[in-house]
Amino acid sequence: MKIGITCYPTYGGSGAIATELGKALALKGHEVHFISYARPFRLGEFVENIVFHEVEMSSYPLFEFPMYSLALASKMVEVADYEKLDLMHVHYAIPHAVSAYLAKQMLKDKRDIKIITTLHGTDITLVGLEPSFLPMVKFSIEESDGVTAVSRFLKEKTITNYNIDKDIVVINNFVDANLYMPNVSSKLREHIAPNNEKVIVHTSNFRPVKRVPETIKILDIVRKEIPAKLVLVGDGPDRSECERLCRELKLCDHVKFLGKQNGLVDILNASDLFLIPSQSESFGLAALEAMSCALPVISSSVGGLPELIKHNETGFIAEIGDIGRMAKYAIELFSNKRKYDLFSNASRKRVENNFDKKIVIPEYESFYNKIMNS
Ligand code: GMT
Repeated sequence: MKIGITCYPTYGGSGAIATELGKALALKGHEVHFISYARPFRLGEFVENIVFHEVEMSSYPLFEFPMYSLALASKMVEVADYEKLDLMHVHYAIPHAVSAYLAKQMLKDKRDIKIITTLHGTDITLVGLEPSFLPMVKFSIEESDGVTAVSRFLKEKTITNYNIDKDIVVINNFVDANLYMPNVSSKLREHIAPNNEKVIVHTSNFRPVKRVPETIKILDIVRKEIPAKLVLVGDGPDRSECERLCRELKLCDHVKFLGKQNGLVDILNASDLFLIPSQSESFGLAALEAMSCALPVISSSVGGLPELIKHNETGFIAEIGDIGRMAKYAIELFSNKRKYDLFSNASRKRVENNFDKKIVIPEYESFYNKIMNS
């Protein structure tokens, strides 16, 4: 199949999933064309069957705001026509699904290109609900030939929030369980925790929705009972507040800010426990990657997280903002090796049995076939 993929190319779960999907499809012999304003960060080295098409933006004094959605639609038309694409798979509804709709209409006399939209999270739960976007998001979902959502939670939210009467198929996030796998990473661990302290890890884009400062408050409580360190991976708006909080709580020597990193597998393998106290999380790709490296996860009870984390089996789930309970759960796992090992094994098994790319990529392929034959 010849597949166009549009996603946000920067750090973030939707871009990561879209790019890993494209790479996996290319390995299976499909021809994949990424269309975006920059090369997706996860694309890595040259891969046969993958072409990147950059959306170029021109400026004109009259245009006070960049017209990305229109430039993207034009690029989609050009690529779909020239490369004879069978379908366009767009990730994150705003504005990608709208641009794809426009491209489809522009091409309709030449070819019937199918549009598949994957809903990832805040496109539905936050930004899409703004009055200026809501009718457009609803329209673009209804006009897509196929729609997938990354969790049952997100599917239900889409149907209720946008009053949508359309079949939405749930295809969960996935991970390469052969890459994200448990592995002793003693050098890095020694560097992070020289006195063999427990290591808690969190990775995100540090947006307020992730509630990153709470990871520091949890560490503060845990450290009153157990020597522990916190590793924070990523960057974003709340990083300065987190650094300020570390100074206020006198935790600077115990919290390591690593910024944006590529070597996530090694960092996860140098850690014992993953924390994700988010306000909203449609699936939780970062938690999935940690579980694949056999880390138990402690999370808030929001969105799709309970579909991923099995409470009292692969981790623990607490109310949003209940840092006391999250800290208590961390202490419980750190002080009971038998329980910790059970949770660690169960995390890895859950990923292998449900969320490995070997299982999920064929789900996308059969969905593509279904839409192509509709
Ligand atoms: O929706 C967002 O906030 C952006 C998006 C991203 O690009 O990071 O994240 C969402 O998509 C991921 C991949 O499907 C999910 O694993 C994340 O849970 C989801 N983030 C939120 O819902 C906050």
